[in-house]
Amino acid sequence: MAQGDTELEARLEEQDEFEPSEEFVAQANVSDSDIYDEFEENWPVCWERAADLLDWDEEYDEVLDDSNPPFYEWFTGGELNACYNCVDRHVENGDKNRVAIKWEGEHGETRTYTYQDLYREVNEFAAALRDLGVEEDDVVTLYMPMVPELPIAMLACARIGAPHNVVFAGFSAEALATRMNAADSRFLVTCDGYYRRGDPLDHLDKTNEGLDSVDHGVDATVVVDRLGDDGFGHDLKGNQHDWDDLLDEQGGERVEPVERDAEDMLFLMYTSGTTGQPKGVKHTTGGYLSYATWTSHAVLDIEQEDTYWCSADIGWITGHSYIVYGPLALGSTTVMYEGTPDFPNRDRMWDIVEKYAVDIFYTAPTAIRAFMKWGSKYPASRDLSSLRLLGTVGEPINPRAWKWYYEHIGNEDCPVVDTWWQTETGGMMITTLPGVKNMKPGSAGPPLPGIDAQIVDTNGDEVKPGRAGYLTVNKPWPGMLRTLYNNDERYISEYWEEYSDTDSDDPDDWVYFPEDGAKVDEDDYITVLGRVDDVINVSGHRLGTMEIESAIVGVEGVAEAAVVGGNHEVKGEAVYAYVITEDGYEEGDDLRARIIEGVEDAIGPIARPEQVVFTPELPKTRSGKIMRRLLEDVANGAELGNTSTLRNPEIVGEIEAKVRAQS
Ligand code: 6R9
Repeated sequence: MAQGDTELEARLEEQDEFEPSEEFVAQANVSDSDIYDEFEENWPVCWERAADLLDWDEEYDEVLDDSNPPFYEWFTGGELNACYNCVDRHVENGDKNRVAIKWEGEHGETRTYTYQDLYREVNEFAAALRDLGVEEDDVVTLYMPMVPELPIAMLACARIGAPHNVVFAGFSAEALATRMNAADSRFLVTCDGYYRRGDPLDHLDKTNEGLDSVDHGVDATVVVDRLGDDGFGHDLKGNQHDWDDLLDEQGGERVEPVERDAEDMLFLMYTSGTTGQPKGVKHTTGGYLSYATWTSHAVLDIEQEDTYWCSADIGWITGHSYIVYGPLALGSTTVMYEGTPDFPNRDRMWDIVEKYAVDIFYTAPTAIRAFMKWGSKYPASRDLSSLRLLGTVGEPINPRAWKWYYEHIGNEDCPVVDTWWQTETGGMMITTLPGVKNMKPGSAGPPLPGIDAQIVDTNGDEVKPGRAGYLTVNKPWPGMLRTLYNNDERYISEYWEEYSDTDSDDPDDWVYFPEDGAKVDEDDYITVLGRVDDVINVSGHRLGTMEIESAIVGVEGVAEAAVVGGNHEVKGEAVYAYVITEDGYEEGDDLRARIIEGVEDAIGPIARPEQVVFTPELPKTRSGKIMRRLLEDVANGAELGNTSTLRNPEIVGEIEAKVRAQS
């Protein structure tokens, strides 16, 4: 590291608040700080501002109908079509030649869809779906990797009013069947395969295995041919159709977008709960689309001219809201990348940013920590000067990773928005408005305008700034889930029961509980500490595992850490830390001592790890979230829970052996 760099690192380490540049603020979509008050004073009418970003076929009568909480309805009486808003209106407004989707395959092949191209293919596929028998309100399951046909299929479904149900391609056959069964879905769009780290992967085989377990039978399956000659030579079965053949048959067919009621379902997305069956989160056409579009405009600062890249997978809510619906509703160019960030080299992401002159980049802390581990020479070798704004989502980001991102990717020029939200919230809830607020690394920021969030104790009373408590949301918002599919009871018990008076029909008595722990500072900035089951209690003190992790990751030589609570005779729970070292650093007593010191310095001796276990990897779900529950099992010497949803199940045994050797 050059001398100048060290000084810069030291200065950044000291700084805990960052201002957006004047240049950024001057051009920001939202830069007036009155917006918070305006929303508060005019609530819920303020949400017209979100709805106004869309074209409605029928004006809505009422912004919010809260007569039957927690079954809120938004923009009631309004009618619109999501596909029309994401595609047709841009074609009609003279932007038909603007690029809608820039797709890059893992091997470097590219495809560019203008809004006109998108219009044509979406219409043809919508016509094909109709011919296959798909009717309005039929749920169509999309089990597809990051190919352009995935957003095309989503928009085609939206066009004909058939809710989509995207299942992440990395999920197992069993997961596919569970979700198709739960959603009563008789139609499937899938893919022959895709590439991962250069090798073709057989997806159709897995699909077929899943289809065998669908209870109610499947009317039709459409298969995208991604692999061509690299394919695995499967023959399509009787009710399986080739995507290209279907489009050829349609040859320029047009399908009128169906007028959907604002409250009609746009899509279902299954997300895992703490136990048992996945939860089918239901999102609607008017509220969800308004909210995804509004937050893309206000937080991501997307303008029509922008090339915007969110590196998530469309199989997750982030990809739905912020690769597909938000950016396309705004008429911008959205980048899609098929592959892994280190293929063929560790500069792949920065290569893409440079190549397409990406203006806005949105990724996850887990990715940032990997970039950090690989080293700053990779981004340094590319021209990233096109970037204007950076974002993160998915888990808390520790200040050290935040600052690395700010410095090495953003060149200290780009605001970083740390966005807290969930599958259930449809869009961002807590984050800084980048043209209005300063940033505080490690804290997501204040609730967005119109969002009423509080940190409370177990009785629902607000806790003092600085104290850990539970995050709650006290007013509804347009992007919220409407229910869990076919399960209103579970909707109430999962999200509302904890802090609401469930006998009341006064909306003020209803409080949404996202199951996250958090704390707030004097400026109303919220630091999300993680899922409440990740909060551990050491000698009566509540400690966020994320807080401890952040302290550990702040230690020189540590790349990544996961902390869990293990049973302890005296303390109740004790801190167990699993640590990955940064390349070039040695595991051992020296680093262990520095980690313990780092934690004691940052939080206090109460958080001192009982055990520090070095490991080459952490057990992660396919979406990149650390599976802390398994690490808890290891710490407790308990029988290991289910490892089938892990990306790297083999690592758990390795960690277990190390823990045993150490204790
Ligand atoms: C969008 C998404 C939701 C859970 C959420 C929380 C965690 C997401 C975060 C964050 C701290 C952030 N989370 N963003 N925690 N800071 N900026 O990730 O949805 O997959 O449903 O996960 O992720 O724990 O409750 P989802």
